[in-house]
Amino acid sequence: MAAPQTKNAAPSPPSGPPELSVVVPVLDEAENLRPLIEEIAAALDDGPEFEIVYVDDCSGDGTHARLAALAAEHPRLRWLRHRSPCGQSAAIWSGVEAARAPLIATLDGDGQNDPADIPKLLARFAAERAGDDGPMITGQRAKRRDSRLKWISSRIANRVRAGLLADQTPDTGCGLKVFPRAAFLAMPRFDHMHRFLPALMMRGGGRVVSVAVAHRPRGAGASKYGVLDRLWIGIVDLLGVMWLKRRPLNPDIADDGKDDASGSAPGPRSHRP
Ligand SMILES: Nc1nc2c(ncn2[C@@H]2O[C@H](COP(=O)(O)OP(=O)(O)OP(=O)(O)O)[C@@H](O)[C@H]2O)c(=O)[nH]1
Ligand SMILES: [Mg+2]
Repeated sequence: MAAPQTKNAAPSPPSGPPELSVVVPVLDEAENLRPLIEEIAAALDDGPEFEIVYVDDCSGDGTHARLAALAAEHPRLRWLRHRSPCGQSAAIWSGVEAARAPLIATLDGDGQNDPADIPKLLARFAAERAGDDGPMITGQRAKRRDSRLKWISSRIANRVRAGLLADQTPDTGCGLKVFPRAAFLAMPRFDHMHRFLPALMMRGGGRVVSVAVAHRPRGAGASKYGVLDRLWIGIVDLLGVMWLKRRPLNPDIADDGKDDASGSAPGPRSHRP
């Protein structure tokens, strides 16, 4: 893994409300916290005003205490802790809900995603934005740093999912994503939804774009998923998302009766992202 950058010896305090919230779900990632937080801060040093929101899913390895200590050092770091384990999707949901910025970046807390890729996703988001809230930008891991078994099973799962959902995304499993907060909170929420975010974005009338990103070996600690349980749960969830896709509900309000005669009031609103 690349050595963490240390551009900022003493992190500077925020100068205004965040424009970007970086949400990181973690379960038993105590050893990976400090290096990743420092890498995120260094990657966004010249970027938008940002905050980092860690969501600890009731870890048992001291993650909670370390986050509290790190938050005293890093003024842009906030953290939440679930009372009981709720899963990775729930952690992402809690983080996005608590986020104060209109734009979200997510990444895994084990160091496999490189924070140096976040500015690339932000640049693409800005380039693709077309008078709307903007698309979802999804990382596509160009060179996987996983075991051969995981690489093969992930490749098969991605092919099957892409064929059945037509979600225009070669790699939905990459934790690195940038998307509008409002679009995410408008999605139907369910356990394991984080594996289907591009399809759910499109279901809400939004657009998705993939960008090639780096992939690194895990920093410390152990993977939270086995190949077989991921496969089995994935099949059940895939059927559920196929059904959801057939039942979109995106009313487009043409007239809300609030326009005054002078036409100065805001026009019709759309619920689409
Ligand atoms: N909050 C929370 N985070 C989780 C949970 N399971 C996994 N995570 C986090 O989600 C991220 C991805 O989990 P990983 O175990 O790395 O999954 P993976 O990258 O698909 O698998 P590996 O390639 O083996 O690392 C990491 O930051 C984990 O700490 C969970 O149940 N709750
Ligand atoms: Mg991982």
